[in-house]
Amino acid sequence: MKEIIAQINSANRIMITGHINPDGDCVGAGLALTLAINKLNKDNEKIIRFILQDKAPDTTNFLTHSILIEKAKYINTKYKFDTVIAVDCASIDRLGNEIKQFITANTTLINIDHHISNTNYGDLNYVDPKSSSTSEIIYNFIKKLNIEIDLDIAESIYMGIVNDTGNLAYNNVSYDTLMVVAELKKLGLDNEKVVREFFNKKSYARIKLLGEALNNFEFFEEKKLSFYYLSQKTLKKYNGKKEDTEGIVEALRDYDKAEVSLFLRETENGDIKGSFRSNEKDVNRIAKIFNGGGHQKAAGFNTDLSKEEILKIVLNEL
Ligand SMILES: [Mn+2]
Repeated sequence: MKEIIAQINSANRIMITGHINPDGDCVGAGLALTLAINKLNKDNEKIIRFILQDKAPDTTNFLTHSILIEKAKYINTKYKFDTVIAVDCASIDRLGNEIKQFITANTTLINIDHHISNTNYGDLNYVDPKSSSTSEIIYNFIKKLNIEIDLDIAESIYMGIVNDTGNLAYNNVSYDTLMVVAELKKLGLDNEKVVREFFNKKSYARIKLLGEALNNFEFFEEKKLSFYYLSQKTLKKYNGKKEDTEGIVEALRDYDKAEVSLFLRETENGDIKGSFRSNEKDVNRIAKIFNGGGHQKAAGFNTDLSKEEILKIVLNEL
């Protein structure tokens, strides 16, 4: 942490970034850090930009400064950063190729994350799998940097914590997580607003797609597996975007007989994106078979295998 803070203090051109298909924790952690380092930068001697390869989910647009988030494809690749800070990203490949172009031999790469599958790909690494979210880690960095946390930073951090804890419902919520939340509340955080805007509000497509999944999922009794496959055809039927499929895998696990849920989504190029949730079983291990990973009870992967092939492997492993 000390070395990372020294690097942030001495850096001149900083890119903050995160993983492809960014979620609320990635956006929350990245934006909180961006706003915080900007506060250090009173004389504008530093350049600080928050750049992602993929678009941030619409559910994060309520944040006052979400407009600061830039897309990699609009940045000139000749542009040089001396320091790149990756948040919530378990491996260098998950940054995406458009982001990776900005990482050269002269770049100091900082990796701040909480995924157990993190490969320590940075020049400096701060990986804490016990932390609920990267946003919780970023809170501690901001404190160590002696930067005052304002309401905009507090909302970003809280959004990240809500994202990764299922609105403070999961077991990754620790005493430390709740102390961070208590501190944010003390600063005046409107927790209800963040939960309503980010967590509860759903698009038409998202509600309809959840309905499709709940109506049509399969249950494999012997392995206690809830399973649903979403084709591009069904996604298009409701004009849905990939972010409209959030919450499906958790809803499948809510079935009282289920131990594990698996949600497969056909991507635009015909590959399959898989997500696991479990009550107890280690699904990180199974996701790794498909070159994915994540956490023990929540993991994902991308593969060009067919849904039948995936299902066969998963049923065999459970
Ligand atoms: Mn996270």
